[in-house]
Amino acid sequence: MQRIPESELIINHRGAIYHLDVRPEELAHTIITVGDPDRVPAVSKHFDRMEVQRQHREFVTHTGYIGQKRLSVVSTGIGPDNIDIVLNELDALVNIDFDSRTIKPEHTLLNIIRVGTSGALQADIPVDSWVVSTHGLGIDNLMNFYRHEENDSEKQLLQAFITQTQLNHRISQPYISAGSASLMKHFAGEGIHAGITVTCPGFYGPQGRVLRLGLSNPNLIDRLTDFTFGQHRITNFEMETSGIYGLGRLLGHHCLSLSAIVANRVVKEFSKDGSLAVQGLITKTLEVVSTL
Ligand code: R1P
Ligand code: URA
Repeated sequence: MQRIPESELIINHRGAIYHLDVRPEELAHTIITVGDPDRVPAVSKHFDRMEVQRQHREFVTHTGYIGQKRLSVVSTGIGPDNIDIVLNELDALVNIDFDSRTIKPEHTLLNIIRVGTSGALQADIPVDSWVVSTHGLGIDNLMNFYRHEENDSEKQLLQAFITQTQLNHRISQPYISAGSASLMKHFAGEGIHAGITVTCPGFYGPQGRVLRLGLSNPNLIDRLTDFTFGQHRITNFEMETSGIYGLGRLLGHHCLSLSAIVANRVVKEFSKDGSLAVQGLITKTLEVVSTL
């Protein structure tokens, strides 16, 4: 078994992984990820018992119990670059032996559920509603650094998307991954919209927002809104889902992304109090997750 060098798998003086500062035994196998570090206590306040609290940079981790169910909630901060760090480190915590620095012979599967905020790309998905991502479609390039391949139905969807959006290589080579069907079924018919989530490498230009700068692809938002492929359409965009789905699939985990809609980019509204929709989504997620 090949030993992973100190420069590649970085373990600190506590025996914890570099960025998250979490030790293997401090992580549960069901994990809720949130972007905002302040959202971690908004989830863990529902725990019956707190076991571990860690913080390093924007990565806050709380591990505890709801009834018999052990859960961790981890903040990722914003963006696909942080998802590269968080997904790789979560996986290393369960699938690499930190003493021998070798991959464990038995794979441990994590359930990873993102509870985030997002902008809707359809007029009929109002602010303060919720979306579950059937697919994460990345225009952020993260997965292009990893050997990966879409399945046939994803390839067809992706080709139709590239034709529709006219995204050129100067911007990105889009990629796509479906979310976990086994997690998604728990959220079906729960008053949650379902559709493709586009993940962007920024909040302003990459999501078509104009403040003082012009856009290289000014029609992008309209093209995303108008895209259809069979029963699929793009419901929303944000900044983490495609990396979670893409890396989660390669690493053998079950991942799902849920979003509270705080902006509607078609009708140009922003939520008066996005925290209410986020709180409701946390409650719904914990109801489901504590039964997994
Ligand atoms: C941008 O404001 C951030 O909000 C969304 C985006 O994905 C991005 O991270 O999610 P979170 O509220 O979970 O951070
Ligand atoms: N998060 C995003 O990334 N975009 C939005 O419009 C709202 C939240």
